[in-house]
Amino acid sequence: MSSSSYRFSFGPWNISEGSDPFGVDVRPVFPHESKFALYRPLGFEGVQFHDDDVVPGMDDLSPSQIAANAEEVRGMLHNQGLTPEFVAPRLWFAQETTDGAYTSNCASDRAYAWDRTKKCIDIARAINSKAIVLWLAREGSYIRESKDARLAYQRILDTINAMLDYDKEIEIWIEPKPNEPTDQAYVPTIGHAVALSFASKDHSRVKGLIESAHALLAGLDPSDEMAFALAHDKLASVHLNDQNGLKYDQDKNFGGANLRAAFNQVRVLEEAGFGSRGEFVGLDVKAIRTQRGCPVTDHLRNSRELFLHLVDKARSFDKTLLQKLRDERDYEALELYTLKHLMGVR
Ligand code: XUL
Ligand code: MN
Repeated sequence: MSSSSYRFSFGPWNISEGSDPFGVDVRPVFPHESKFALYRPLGFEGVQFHDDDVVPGMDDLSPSQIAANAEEVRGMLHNQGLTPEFVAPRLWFAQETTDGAYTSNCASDRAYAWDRTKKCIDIARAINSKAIVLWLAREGSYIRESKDARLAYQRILDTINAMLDYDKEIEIWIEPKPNEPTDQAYVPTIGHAVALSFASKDHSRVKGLIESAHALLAGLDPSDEMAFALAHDKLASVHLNDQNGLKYDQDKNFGGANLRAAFNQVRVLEEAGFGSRGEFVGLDVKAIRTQRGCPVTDHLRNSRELFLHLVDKARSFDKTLLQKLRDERDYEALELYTLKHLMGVR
């Protein structure tokens, strides 16, 4: 696969106005529909969605209104030559998801979550996507005794099975994250996601999406997380970005905090042939608040460019020397070679 044949994706939320928990927007709003025209010129062809990115205000709309809105977006994507990669139910914003969605202690809130999940699947199918991403944002706890964790795990698995039954063609891609907004999430790592996959009624349709920052927040190495999923043929997509230590979810530019860790993610993906079955390289990167302009897209362009440079670095990594140094167990020499290779010095 040539480096130019990698397909890239991002979600409309990655072009943002810069608000954070401490301050309001710092850039003018850029209309959602206009974002589609930016993708191709930036080198991206896949669009990632939340259900209400496709159909804003969906909770207040009838099924036929939802279908009509989704149809309109399908047309817009088609006109721009874009592919919808996945749709994710936004199960963390509504009043009904205050205590979680599938694991809420309130039966009517759990019913809301299931209803919203079915609508999300319908929206995905209406725009021609068969992938549903589950970022289980509020499935976890702040107060450990507040939920029966064993029951919560059963409820998550029951929902996955119900989704597989609801639509026999969809795939479910679980995006693990260890914390934020919860203190402790129930599905913090790809190991948890893969276990849920194999416990489900059709594991071939339950896979994972690994975000670099989320793995780092769990204190894990993203490249090893990816390797684990790849070893079990469970890596459906990635959210490449970066994270500077254990703090809030930063969604920094790919390679921006740790270039070597970024290199190893690219190396692992390359070695496994990720992308050769049409998988997208997704970038979940956030524009920094200080960036001026509207729309802001440099963070996307730069992260993609960095990825492609690292593909070159992974390919020019001397595999014969690598094997020799592994055989000799001269890992000191291997580390120096790796760092000099990344710096472009001999
Ligand atoms: C949350 C996160 C989300 C998901 C999609 O941290 O990464 O953007 O990727 O809902
Ligand atoms: Mn993400």
